[in-house]
Amino acid sequence: MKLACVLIAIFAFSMQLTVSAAVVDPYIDNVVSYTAGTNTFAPHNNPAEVFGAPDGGIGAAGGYLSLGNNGEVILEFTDNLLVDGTGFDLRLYEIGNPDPYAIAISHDNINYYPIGTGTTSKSFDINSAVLASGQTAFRYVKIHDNSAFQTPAPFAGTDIDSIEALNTIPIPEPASLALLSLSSLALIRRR
Ligand SMILES: [Ca+2]
Ligand SMILES: [Ca+2]
Ligand SMILES: [Ca+2]
Ligand SMILES: [Ca+2]
Repeated sequence: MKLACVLIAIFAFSMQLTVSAAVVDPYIDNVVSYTAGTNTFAPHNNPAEVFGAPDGGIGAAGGYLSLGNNGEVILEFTDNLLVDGTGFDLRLYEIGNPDPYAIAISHDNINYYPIGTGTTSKSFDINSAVLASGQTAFRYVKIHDNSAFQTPAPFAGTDIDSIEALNTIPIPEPASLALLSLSSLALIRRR
């Protein structure tokens, strides 16, 4: 009876792992820090607006984050990692007037590697960061507004709608992995 329970538990966790691996959320998941620049005010200064698929629009009350002139945001993938694949790997969705920005990525939130600059929505190849860092997967994205174009208040600076990893891998749930290991151990000990 207990063996049956263990087998069911293993099957359930295997299914959970399979599902989480198959359905990867490619979008950015967390705000590490946001340093607002000048002339960005509510509701345009909410960093949570960058989560999920693109949903902002020109003139919309929300749906995007305006960095402000010289503003900066550090964002994090928590259920997936950014990896280098064929062609472009990361896409930034930007709203409205062109606003110059620089974008860099990191695996540890300490060492950042630039992957390019842009003024509107643009896709980036992270291959140069892979070569410079020796890393294959990245968790953090930093976007800095370069302020050359002075968009007026209340939505100055780069207007970020969404950040999408075009090439990505899932991060296995640590809790599921630990429980799976415990279940396997229990099964082995019973034999
Ligand atoms: Ca995600
Ligand atoms: Ca690439
Ligand atoms: Ca803009
Ligand atoms: Ca958005």
